[in-house]
Amino acid sequence: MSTIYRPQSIVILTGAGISAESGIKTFRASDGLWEEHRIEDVATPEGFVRDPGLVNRFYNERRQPIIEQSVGANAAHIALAKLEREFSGSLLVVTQNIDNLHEQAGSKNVLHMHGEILKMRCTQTHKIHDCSADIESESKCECCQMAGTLRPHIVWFGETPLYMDEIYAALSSCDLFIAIGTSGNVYPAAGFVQAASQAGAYCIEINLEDSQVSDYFDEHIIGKAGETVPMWVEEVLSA
Ligand code: BJW
Repeated sequence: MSTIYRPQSIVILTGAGISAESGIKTFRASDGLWEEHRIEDVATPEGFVRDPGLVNRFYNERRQPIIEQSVGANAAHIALAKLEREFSGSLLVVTQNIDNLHEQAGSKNVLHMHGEILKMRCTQTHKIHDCSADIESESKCECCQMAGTLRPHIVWFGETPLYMDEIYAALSSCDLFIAIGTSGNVYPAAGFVQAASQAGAYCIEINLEDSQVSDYFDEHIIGKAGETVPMWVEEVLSA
């Protein structure tokens, strides 16, 4: 980390790349989830209406290793949790990931803007419930007592991401924004760097390669999150 500082207020955006070294597939890699599944089928509300069984299976399969805890937080998640504990200013993690690896590592101030795999939602009452087992088309909802009303608590394409007011408020007042392991293909998350930059924040990108929005960052750290994030955290804490 070369430029300013002692930051007072940090916003950290994470994407699938931060969980890759934990063994969770990213979306757009050559062996990623979108190579095996059509987005329109599994990640849109229309796909869910057309074939809820297919969509439930897609998320049931991805939920299983999280429930079994056969995937765990890696050095990058652990370093960010340490930063939250030891940093004297304010810190918010905004994650696009639906896994719980930030929480497993001990992070508390985390917003899941694309939902959470360990939650489900009733399409009748809009109540959110914990989800620690498969959702089946015939699963009965505990709030409306009907079958077939539950869906994964996930933000699909065309749906509004969660916590947008809190996120934009934090972006408008942070002095350091860092994006870790996200390709910059999906909005509004891909636009956060511009919002933070316009508000005067110094912006850092950590990734294996340039993203779609790399040009908007002041600094690039190229490398695996599990190696680069712990080093960056130590630099911030010793500044
Ligand atoms: C490593 C690494 C290692 C690997 N270390 N790095 C035209 C223009 C602009 C926008 C639109 C448009 N047409 C439509 C839109 C909107 C649309 C959109 O953005 N579409 C684009 C495809 C163009 N967006 C939406 O519909 C969103 N809603 C919306 O906009 O509502 C309107 C609104 C906005 C604001 C306020 C109010 C209203 C909803 C988006 C929902 C996204 N959902 C998904 C799936 C659900 C979750 C799930 O199933 O898990 O979310 S899509 C998928 O992509 C998932 C991810 O969260 C998201 C981002 O992916 P991510 O994390 O970047 O992963 P990858 O695989 O792309 O990249 C991984 C990166 O890691 C790579 O760069 C690697 O190099 C790197 N990496 N290993 C470091 N070890």
